[in-house]
Amino acid sequence: MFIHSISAFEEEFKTESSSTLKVFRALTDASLAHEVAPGYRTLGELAWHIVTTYHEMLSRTGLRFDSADEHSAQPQTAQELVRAYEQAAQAASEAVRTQWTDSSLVEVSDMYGESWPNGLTLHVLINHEVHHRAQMTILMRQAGLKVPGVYGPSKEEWEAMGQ
Ligand code: NI
Repeated sequence: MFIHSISAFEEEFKTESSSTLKVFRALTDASLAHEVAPGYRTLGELAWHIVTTYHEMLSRTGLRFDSADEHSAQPQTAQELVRAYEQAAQAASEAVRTQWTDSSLVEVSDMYGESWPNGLTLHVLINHEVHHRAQMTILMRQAGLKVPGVYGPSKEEWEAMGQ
């Protein structure tokens, strides 16, 4: 898959980013320490990994914007994670919109030792977020949190609709 236009990116990004924000908003401070398995990432670490990947990945393409990166300290509250996500997603999408045109998407950048067209990098950025967001919803269930629906209603949302 490959993103061919800035407008296609913006449309997909808007949808995925608002789903991620719903998931982040359902986090509680106590849940952040819940681990995948002993010694593996915690829920808070997964959320922070999603936030910091914007800068870590997109700065390799030459896009310039300010947001937390992989060297930034992880916030300890759910509210700060929500704010950091909103800030990173907003700064990154604004950088794409203002620093690139459609023709930038076929330009190639060095990504982790491989050559990726920038339109592929945007696709990978979104898929990476979807992947880790799905991991988060499992941990949130295990931590006893209510989980919002992403591509369809969650169990609670089905029940609320009388199903
Ligand atoms: Ni990752």
